[in-house]
Amino acid sequence: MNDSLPFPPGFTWGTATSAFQIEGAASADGKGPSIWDTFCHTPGRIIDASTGDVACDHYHRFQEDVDLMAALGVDAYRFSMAWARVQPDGKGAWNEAGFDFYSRLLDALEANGIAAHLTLYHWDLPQGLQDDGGWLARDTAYRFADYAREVARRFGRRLATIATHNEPWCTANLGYGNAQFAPGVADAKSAIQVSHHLLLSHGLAMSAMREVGAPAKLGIVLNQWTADPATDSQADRDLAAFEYSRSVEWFMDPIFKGHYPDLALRAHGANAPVVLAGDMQAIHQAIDFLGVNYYFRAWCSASNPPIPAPALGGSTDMGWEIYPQGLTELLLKLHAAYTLPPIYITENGMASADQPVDGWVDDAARIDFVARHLDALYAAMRQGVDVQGYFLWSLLDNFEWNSGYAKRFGIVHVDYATQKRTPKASALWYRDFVAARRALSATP
Ligand code: IFM
Repeated sequence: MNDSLPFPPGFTWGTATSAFQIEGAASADGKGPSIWDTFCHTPGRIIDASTGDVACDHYHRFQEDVDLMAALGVDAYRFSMAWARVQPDGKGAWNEAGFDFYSRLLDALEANGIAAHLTLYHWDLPQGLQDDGGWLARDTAYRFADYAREVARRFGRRLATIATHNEPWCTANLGYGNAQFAPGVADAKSAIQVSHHLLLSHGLAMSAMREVGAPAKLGIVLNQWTADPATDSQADRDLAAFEYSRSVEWFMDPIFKGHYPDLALRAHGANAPVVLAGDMQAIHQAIDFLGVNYYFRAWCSASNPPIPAPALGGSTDMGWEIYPQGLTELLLKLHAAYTLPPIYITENGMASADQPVDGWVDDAARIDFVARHLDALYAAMRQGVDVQGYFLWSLLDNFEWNSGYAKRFGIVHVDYATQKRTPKASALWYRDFVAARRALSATP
């Protein structure tokens, strides 16, 4: 990587986590169960049969984790709130002990000058709401807006940004489309209806948070990719166009243009969502920032068996192709298609099978991955895309959803038996990289 890339002064360098993946303390201090608690305790759902009951025990060790970030010198921390910790049933009474935990976390971040970037929903719906129909029930969107309003009222002055959702594509398609994620439903029509209710809940929550006048910047985090045809055949090109439309445009067009994309809407046919009068207006409102999570591109082959992606840049422990230039291409494509607010890269990183040797984890592959993606990011910025920050996923090794603890994304290694944290080589590299960027931008 070119070490002198002059990212603009004020560019935010951060790390990211989410509540269910690190907090543990599944029923501490009045927390209610979430759909992921239920899912993990259902045999056969998680590859290594693990749960989030303890995870990284961040609920009890948050001070140590903030100290780690302070030692890395990052500007910002992206994390999520466990809805069931602050409202155990997802409706009705608030849990003061839950809010108190997040208040203490914010105190620790403030004491270290680390800006707090909150996500309201990173997949852990209170089980009480699931029992009422989950995201398939339209009412859940209104419950989400109530939750958003309350969080913004309490914490809106202490947060740099509030994102409504993290990766609603996953909630809809993995939670309701193929049952890989909680709540474990496999039904294409439900997945599409859920995606509409998620977008509606985003819009309602934006309005609710604006009503209370939260000074935090408000937006949403979407996981996105470019879609490349495996060959020049019409079938492959059609598949790629459909993939981009159903995944990227499906969430972007309603927010930025006020309607679903024609291509995917027509293809969904009878599975198209029920949209009530006023829904699209609620969704189509200005956001202060867009969070983009980028890990890989989609490779689209209509052949049987499909032609595999070339993976010339290698692949990660998740089996995901490493394709940094996809980040440049994606950002330029978004920039050309929409009038965008400032962007944050809210997640980017890789899983690798890291184990300490003599107390040291030499994750050179992760350093290379991040460096190449930062080059790709910078290339897009140089061509006019307004990106204001980068959050490395993830601060800690953590619970990787249906893969359990088998996949490690952290720049800090976690020994789950002892909860010992060990910064990997990538953590030290990121620390030095951030310090060097800061020194460069301070140079007149
Ligand atoms: O761990 C997840 C995260 O929760 C959401 N984005 C992708 C990451 C890696 O799979």
